[in-house]
Amino acid sequence: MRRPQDITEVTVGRADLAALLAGLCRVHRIDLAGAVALPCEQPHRRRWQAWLAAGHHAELEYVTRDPAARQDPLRRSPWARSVLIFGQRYTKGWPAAEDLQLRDTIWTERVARYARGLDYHDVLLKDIKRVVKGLAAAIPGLAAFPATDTGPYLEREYAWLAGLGFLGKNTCLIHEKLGSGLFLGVALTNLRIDGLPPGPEPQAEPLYAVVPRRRRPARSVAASHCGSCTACLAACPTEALLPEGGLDARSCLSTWTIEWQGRAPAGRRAEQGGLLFGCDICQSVCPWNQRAAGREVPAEVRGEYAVLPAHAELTLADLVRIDDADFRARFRRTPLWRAHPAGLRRNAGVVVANLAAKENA
Ligand code: B12
Ligand code: SF4
Ligand code: SF4
Repeated sequence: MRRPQDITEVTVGRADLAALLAGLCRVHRIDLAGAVALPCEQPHRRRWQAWLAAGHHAELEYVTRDPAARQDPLRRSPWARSVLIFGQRYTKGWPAAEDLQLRDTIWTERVARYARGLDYHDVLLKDIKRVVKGLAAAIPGLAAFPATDTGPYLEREYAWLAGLGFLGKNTCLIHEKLGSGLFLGVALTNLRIDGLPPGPEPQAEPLYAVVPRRRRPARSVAASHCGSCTACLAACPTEALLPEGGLDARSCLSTWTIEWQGRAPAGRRAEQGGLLFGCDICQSVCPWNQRAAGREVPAEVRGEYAVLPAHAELTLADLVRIDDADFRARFRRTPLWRAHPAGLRRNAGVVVANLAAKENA
């Protein structure tokens, strides 16, 4: 591995890079890829600063790390010239009419779609590394450092700037044809990309897309393609989505069931309803996802994100009393690992109690 001080910039043309990415992304099942030239102003950075200042980060310590690099990667990596950004679909469908309050729903449907198969931190990261390896074979001198979630990057901001989609009122990055069921990952590189717009306006097209978008991206910071729709705000069971935009993670079911491992704030357990791990409500109701579900797009979603066959052996009641060893054997390398055994037991207990209360009401 090269030392940072030995990395020098390498120039590549936008069209050449796009052609390389098109070939590599198809092979490695990445659905969207783009690039942002550095340095780049982040038009939504004030949202991020305000989010932290208001405590909306729910004490998630990892999002407060390295704030300077999060706003400007050059602070930590002065050699960097661009961020490559990748999107990978994890679901095809978003049925709007799911009723998770029913007792006989299988437990995997109570898990957010992103978390039903293998861990995307492994799957997507490996795919990005393969793409980077392919690029390195064609571009001598390339230095690239991939990350998904773990690095100090506002991934949605880069995805928006690179033309991968727009930012919705549910705060998600939404591609006009693929919807928001996409994981994002980045690679910081030493590539100076000739012909790439300097920003900070979002680009009209990404460098690669498995399907082309229908219209130009929303250009102003405040605008998006949500229009007058407020379906996600209305559907959120905990009012975590703020009327002025943004999300208060202290109230988000995703925080309670994943990050806080089942630790709902006092008096608010009933709001978890029938959800076991994560929450898809503000995406399931989104018209962009409804349209995406009905659309045939080339290339399949990665099989690794489908429900794992071994999960079908278990019931919700089994999860209430799953022991630590069984948890470890079954859920290693899956997103459920993050809940820890006690967290998953507690989540399952809350769901069972909520379903019983509903039935007896
Ligand atoms: C912390 C975190 C969380 C927290 C806080 C989420 C949040 N909205 O802030 C919690 C635990 C709640 C969470 C939940 C989920 N997360 Co999360 N999370 C992250 C993480 C690690 C950091 C996000 C962050 O910095 N938030 C701070 C806020 C201020 O920034 P932001 O959310 O990126 O929002 C930006 C823009 O959207 C814009 N903005 C914010 N609000 C609005 C509103 C409007 C109208 C506009 C125009 C712009 C705008 O400003 C921000 C700065 O650019 C990222 C990975 C990463 N490194 O970026 C994944 C990430 C955002 N999560 C992801 C996923 C999949 C989820 C869940 C769907 C999981 C689930 N099913 O339970 C939910 C979705 C909840 C939701 N509606 O956001 C994906 C999102 C992919 C996508 N298509 O957008 C990411 C990118 C992970 C990944 N590598 O794929 N997450
Ligand atoms: S993930 Fe669920 S709880 Fe969180 S903002 Fe969306 S609808 Fe609300
Ligand atoms: S549900 Fe409506 S308001 Fe929310 S993100 Fe989708 S289009 Fe935008």
